[in-house]
Amino acid sequence: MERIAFKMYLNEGQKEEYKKRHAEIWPELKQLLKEAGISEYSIFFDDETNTLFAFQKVTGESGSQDLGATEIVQKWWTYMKDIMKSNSDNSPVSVPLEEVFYME
Ligand code: RM4
Repeated sequence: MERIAFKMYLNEGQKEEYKKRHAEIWPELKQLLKEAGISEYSIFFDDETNTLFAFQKVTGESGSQDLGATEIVQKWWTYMKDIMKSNSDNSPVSVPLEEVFYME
């Protein structure tokens, strides 16, 4: 099991909408993430900088941000792009973070 983390960026004033959409995450997306070996997936928000910090455990090398070739993730990213800083392919701008401490 690998632990990975990355940051993303929310548009100003979109925290509640972001929380609402994720509270209503599409079952088929959730299933895809689990089938891809992703677990303990949590996202935290920093109000001061509008930065989202995502953490997840993965069984392989790839995580949620590597699933852009699937139709459901492409649909989800397109759905989310109006409230997030996104790339031209609609994927959210994601910056990998280095783990600098871990305690079992
Ligand atoms: C995030 C972002 C990620 C996705 C999660 C479920 O806002 O779109 O790529 O894995 O939602």
